Amino acid sequence: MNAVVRLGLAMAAIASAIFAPATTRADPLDAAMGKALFDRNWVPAPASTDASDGLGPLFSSRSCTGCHGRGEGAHVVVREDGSKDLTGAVVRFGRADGTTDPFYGLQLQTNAVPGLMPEGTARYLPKLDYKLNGPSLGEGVKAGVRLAPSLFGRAAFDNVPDSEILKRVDPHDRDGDGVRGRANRTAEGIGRYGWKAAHVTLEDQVAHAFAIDIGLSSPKQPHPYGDCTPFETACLEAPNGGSALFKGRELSGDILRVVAAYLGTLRAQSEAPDPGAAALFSATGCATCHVPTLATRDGGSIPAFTDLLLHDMGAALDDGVGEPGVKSSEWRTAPLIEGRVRKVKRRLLHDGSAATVAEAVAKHGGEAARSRTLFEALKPEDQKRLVDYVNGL
Ligand code: HEC
Ligand code: HEC
Ligand SMILES: [Ca+2]
Ligand SMILES: [Ca+2]
Repeated sequence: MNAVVRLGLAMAAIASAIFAPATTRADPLDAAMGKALFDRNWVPAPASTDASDGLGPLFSSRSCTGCHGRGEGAHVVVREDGSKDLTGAVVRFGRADGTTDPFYGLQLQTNAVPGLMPEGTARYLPKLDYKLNGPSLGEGVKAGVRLAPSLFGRAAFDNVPDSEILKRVDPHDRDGDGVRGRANRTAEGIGRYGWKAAHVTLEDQVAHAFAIDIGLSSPKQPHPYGDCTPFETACLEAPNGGSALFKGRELSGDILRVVAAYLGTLRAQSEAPDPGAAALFSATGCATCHVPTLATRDGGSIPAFTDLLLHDMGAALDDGVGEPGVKSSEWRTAPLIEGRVRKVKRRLLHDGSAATVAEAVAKHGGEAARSRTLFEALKPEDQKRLVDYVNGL
């Protein structure tokens, strides 16, 4: 880390000690430093700037911004040859039971530090096309696309109590609407973050992103080699960026904290765009899963458009890639909040297979089949009104 950021962190520590906020609202200095770290391009170890190194050895991008520019998610870009592709997407490896690839691990890292071969290359449009630089995938291992979601409105999920999530679980479908919902109970607690609700807290998710996407260790992810597996020996032999300043890790807990504080500034819009459409959203069954607001620990409420539960979404959304304790057909209800996203360039669903809201709904099966049928039965003008409402979130 350079001197300016280090000084900044020290200043923030002093500022937050003096002006300890009465509310949970983040300190503006923390958020400003968090943004700088979110936008920073990390460099390989060893570097003269001791604490800004540690990139990789294998990585997907050098910065958070590389996939979540301006806090947004994956979007369509036009390559030099005029063809379209996605930026901000990754390839995940796994079996239906949640185990990962013995050689490549959890994710395909398409970049590596100088002297090391990346794991492969990937194109996402018109559909996934990837090439591996090493052996073929292990037996039963599948590859699945995961888009970087928009980060607007997400930080607030940290403040939703377990009871608010658990009260919507309906394992035996007592109310007969076909929707069950299930919390992802992990060893650390109830998951809230990621397409499969794998991570419990915002800082857990940030630490995971630093480790797997960028290759930087932290107190929550102490392994300095990110996603390198025991078979990737060249990766394990590359230098790491462990810093005496951070007790041998590449990042401190303070860095996770200030990046999370920055994410707290990416707020959802507070006004519902069209109250009449909200009634349609609910009558069509969308709001059963895409719950508009959730209660928070401090007695308030936040815009959510998710229940933070996992739902079995049927065959069209089953890519065979499970995660520990979560089936390949199960997904956390996607929070429909996108903030200031460039709508024309976005893609929807975990794999970007839908370009519009109607296309996304058409792929809703399993627990959402009934809601999809209700949507398809709407008069064209009501359908349009509902779609405009979702696009406005
Ligand atoms: C290589 C692309 C990439 C990079 C770089 C990246 N992310 Fe992500 N991010 C993703 C993807 C893909 C997901 C969804 C992962 C999943 O659920 O499997 C995600 C999910 C998230 C989520 C959870 C959002 C939600 O709705 O639950 C947060 C928060 C997040 N990233 C923050 C960060 C931060 C902070 C950084 C930098 C430390 C970062 N990301 C770097 C691709 C990336
Ligand atoms: C049973 C729960 C459930 C119901 C009911 C439901 N959804 Fe979803 N929705 C989900 C889940 C889970 C996902 C994520 C699926 C994936 O990416 O594979 C999702 C994804 C979406 C997406 C894509 C969001 C993104 O960021 O990629 C849109 C748009 C959407 N739903 C709209 C609707 C609308 C409109 C309705 C009502 C007609 C509806 N949904 C009903 C659970 C539900
Ligand atoms: Ca890997
Ligand atoms: Ca039900």
